[in-house]
Amino acid sequence: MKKKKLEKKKRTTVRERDWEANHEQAFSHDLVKHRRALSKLSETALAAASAALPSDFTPNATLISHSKKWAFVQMDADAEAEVEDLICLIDERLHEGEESLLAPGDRVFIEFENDDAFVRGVASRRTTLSRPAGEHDRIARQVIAANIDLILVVAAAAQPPFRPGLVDRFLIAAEIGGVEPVLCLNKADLAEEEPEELQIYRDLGMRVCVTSCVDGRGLEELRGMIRGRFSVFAGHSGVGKSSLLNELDPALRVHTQEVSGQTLRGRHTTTAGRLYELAGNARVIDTPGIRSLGLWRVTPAESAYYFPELAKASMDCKYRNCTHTHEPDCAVKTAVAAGGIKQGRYDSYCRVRASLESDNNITPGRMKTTE
Ligand SMILES: Nc1nc2c(ncn2[C@@H]2O[C@H](COP(=O)(O)OP(=O)(O)OP(=O)(O)O)[C@@H](O)[C@H]2O)c(=O)[nH]1
Ligand SMILES: [Mg+2]
Ligand SMILES: [Zn+2]
Repeated sequence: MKKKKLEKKKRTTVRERDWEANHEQAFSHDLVKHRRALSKLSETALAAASAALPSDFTPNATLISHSKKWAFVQMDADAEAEVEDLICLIDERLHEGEESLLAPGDRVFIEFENDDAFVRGVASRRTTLSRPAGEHDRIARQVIAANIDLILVVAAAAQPPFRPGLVDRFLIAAEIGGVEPVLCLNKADLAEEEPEELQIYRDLGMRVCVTSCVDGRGLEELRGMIRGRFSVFAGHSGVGKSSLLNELDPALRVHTQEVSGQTLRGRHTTTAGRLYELAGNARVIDTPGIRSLGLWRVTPAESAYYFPELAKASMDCKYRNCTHTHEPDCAVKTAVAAGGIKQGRYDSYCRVRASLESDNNITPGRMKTTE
């Protein structure tokens, strides 16, 4: 196999960030080369390639971003590699199982072979932000970010309009993934008042941060929240996830784009999750905007559990398996009527539950109930 020379860089030089801006081209360019090289592989070379992978390894790098065949990784400081950031081949013997083989934030084991570097192992994940993969995907669970300790749910005060339903789903995904959620309401400069739902989240004990990339409000507070931590920025397209990163560290120069003038929706500018290291000791994974967040292995019956105030009230429902939708003597509905549970959260619960019920019917095997 023809060896591809890696661009070597001495550890002592200042870290170049240019590849980050040009990664799309880098990926497509490299992939073409890779496919060409693979087509030239002889039978014997292919057989040699199927030798055993290391079953036991110590991770020596962190995944920054990846495509199907290639991975950008950052070598650990103590890995004694000649380079800090590098492009590796993903060992073809690493097979995707039920969930994504790789996700930004993954701890990986890199092995060097002559001038090539290979991802030979992926460590199990401490935490994840994940969702059910699309119906036609080979995997069942798409891991959006791995090993993070904070999910910054970014929403806009306007353009696109604030949608609490997605926040509720992220709260559930955070709980499942073992990660702390923080709500960031960006574009505060575009609205006179903050949406009333913010108080609901504050009352639930969620940290809320109100920001604007235009007038700079809240950015210092946000900086404090992510300092020393490993976060993922997630939310609808066009809410300003990448813009916030640029404000937090202008050296990053992450690509951003105006929302559509007609629909006021984002244009899905960020197309792949990517890990950034920010000045001020923070690491953040920027992610592509999503339309909706499916929930991984949550049954309709379990959905109330993820709305703590509903779960508490439901102890007094007449029926143990009360769905809080149509049953008589439902303590949840009574609490909603009395104002103890906010109507918006109850509506959100009903939407989450209804969508989980239809998911179970439409895509068997994806979200099997465990009842
Ligand atoms: N008025 C105002 N506009 C903002 C603010 N933050 C971002 N924008 C604008 O919103 C648009 C979308 O911002 P992006 O940062 O590309 O949004 P994103 O969330 O990364 O979108 P995707 O990558 O598509 O998921 C850009 O035109 C930004 O300039 C803000 O606080 N106030
Ligand atoms: Mg973006
Ligand atoms: Zn009930």
